[in-house]
Amino acid sequence: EKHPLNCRWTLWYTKPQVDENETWNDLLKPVITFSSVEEFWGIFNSIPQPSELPHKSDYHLFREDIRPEWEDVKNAQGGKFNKSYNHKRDVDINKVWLNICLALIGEVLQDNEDEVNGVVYSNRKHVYKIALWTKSTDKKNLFTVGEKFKEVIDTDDLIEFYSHSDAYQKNIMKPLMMI
Ligand code: M7G
Repeated sequence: EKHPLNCRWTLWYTKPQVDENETWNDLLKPVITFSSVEEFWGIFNSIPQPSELPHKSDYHLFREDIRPEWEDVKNAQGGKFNKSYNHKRDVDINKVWLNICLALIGEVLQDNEDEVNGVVYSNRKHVYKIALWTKSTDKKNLFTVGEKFKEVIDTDDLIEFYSHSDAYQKNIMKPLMMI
């Protein structure tokens, strides 16, 4: 018997850009959608771990009705908490990713229903990045989400929150808040 989740979730993959004609939309593809705890484990046990992904690739785990893009109406008014880990740092990134995914689908990252839209893992040249995407920039909601995010990824470091509108409209990466 399967244990249903609160909603359906879709895992997406962004493959690395190999030639510059490839657009964001050519690279970002849904992998699979699931709705139970058992399906989650089946999927996670059969795909590459974050540390095995090539540079410039991402995993995105989002509610089924939300594309992992700034442009989606459910993301447009929100933003993301960011945590980066230098590759040289001694961190078990696979464990961090698993923990944040479990917290996400277990709906323990928020007080307000659906404040959290999804999580992203990015492997970049010198860093692993974990981002938690929210629906709004409501400071009160963000405070709760940020605290829980830090608890789940087990860090006391300062975490920055960026609003998507700042990131893509102005190309200025100034955090809206730090927690
Ligand atoms: P990133 O992965 O957020 O940053 O975006 P990073 O590579 O510096 O870690 C890299 C590039 O991917 C951006 O400059 C955009 O061209 C594209 N891109 C990323 N995101 C999240 C989006 C998005 O939501 N929508 C669109 N249209 N392009 C995006």
